[in-house]
Amino acid sequence: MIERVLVKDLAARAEGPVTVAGWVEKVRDQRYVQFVVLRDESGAVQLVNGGVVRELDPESSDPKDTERHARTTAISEVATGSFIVVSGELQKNERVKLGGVEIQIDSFEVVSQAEPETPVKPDSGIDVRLDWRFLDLRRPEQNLIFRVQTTFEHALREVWINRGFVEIHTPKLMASASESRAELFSLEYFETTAYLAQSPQFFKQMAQSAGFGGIFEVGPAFRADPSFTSRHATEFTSVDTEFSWIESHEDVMQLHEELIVAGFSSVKEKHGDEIEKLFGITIEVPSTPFPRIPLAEAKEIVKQRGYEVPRADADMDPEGERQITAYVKEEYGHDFVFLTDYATSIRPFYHMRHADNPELTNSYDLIYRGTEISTGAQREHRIAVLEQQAIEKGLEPAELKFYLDFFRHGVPPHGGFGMGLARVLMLMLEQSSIREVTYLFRGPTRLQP
Ligand code: AMO
Repeated sequence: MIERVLVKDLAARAEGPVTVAGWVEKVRDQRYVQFVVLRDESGAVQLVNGGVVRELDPESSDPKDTERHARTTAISEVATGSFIVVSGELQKNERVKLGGVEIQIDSFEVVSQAEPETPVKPDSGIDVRLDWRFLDLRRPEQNLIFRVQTTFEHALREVWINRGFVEIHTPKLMASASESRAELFSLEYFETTAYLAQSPQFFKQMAQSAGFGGIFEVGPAFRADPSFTSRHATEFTSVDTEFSWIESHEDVMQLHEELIVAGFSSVKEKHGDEIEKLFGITIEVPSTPFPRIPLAEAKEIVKQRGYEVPRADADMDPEGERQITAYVKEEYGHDFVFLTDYATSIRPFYHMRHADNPELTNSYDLIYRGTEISTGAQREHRIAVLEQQAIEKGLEPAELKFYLDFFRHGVPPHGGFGMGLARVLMLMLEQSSIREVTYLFRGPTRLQP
């Protein structure tokens, strides 16, 4: 390893020799002094070259002059974006806005020279930025987004692990659809056709039949969704969990709340100040319990506010979600709301129905700041009922045999949810699109890089 100090650790260090490495963010090449702003993954620092020698005196035989001349030239010629290793004297200087320290350069090595023109400009639009995603990701805001994501996922994992849940990795190549047949990617698979998993739904339920008790998976999901909205991707990271011995979807919502609170608390604690500085927003850890409103009631509330969800038997539409969010904010001061008890007609066959009303399911959607981030439910575990529900939905039991078999050899009551990771981050950090918070976005017209 090249011995280097991370920029974030410089302020706490004593003055003296130090080596830093990163890329050139800016150069100010003045007559008698040169300034370079070096950025690494942890921050930016000012480097100063006071020993500027523009031209070598042919009479001089002082090797120091030759060295200074070479350094001056290297700094004059270095393009922004180049990766450099710099050694020098760390000095405290309160007048330096960038962290109150600077480094007087002794040696300046260009490890990898960038081309002089950078294709991403400060005012470049999202498409150019995504074309050059690796350059876009050098921005401190982008770097922060992925550190926030790491912290958020870690906090969720801690909750699951403390509860004794098992992490699983389910296959993404499947022989059948895992949600509806719409939005299904198919591909040639030797002599047959395979489908890309839309959700780990069936396999996370299988773990309940396997007696795992509780499981989680953070992995890719694929949807051949042709839309260009700010919240849809054709490939996204799905945060999934499933666990046994629940009594209703209420148990699933309680775990969901616990996970969200753990994730938000950890993000606030670790990155709250930086988020405030870079995005100008304060992370709010939601209080529990989150408000719960049955879907039918939510539609009534929205109607009274002057907006009617177009079809009575339909899911909330985006405007309905915004309206109910505004209501919840006014009434409960809360950013989250569970819409519960969705109609059977708009839920998949595997959702358990109310014991006293087969028109309603033991299910919910979690809405955060006006956008659906999750779907959760208690599952139907009684094979005869499950099979009947599949037939009612027009599914062919023979095609689902492998799944239905999970329920023929004993299975505990269970439930779980799936949550779009990018949607949570987008809304938490008040970003305009999941493109901003997805490492490499995939949409109908984007397959590269
Ligand atoms: P659902 O289809 O509602 O439920 O998906 C769960 C969550 O995944 C996210 N999501 C998406 N994110 C980005 N782009 C997309 N095209 C996209 N589609 C879905 C959303 C959504 O709330 N098996 C069930 C979950 C369960 O019951 O456990 C399922 O997949 O945030």
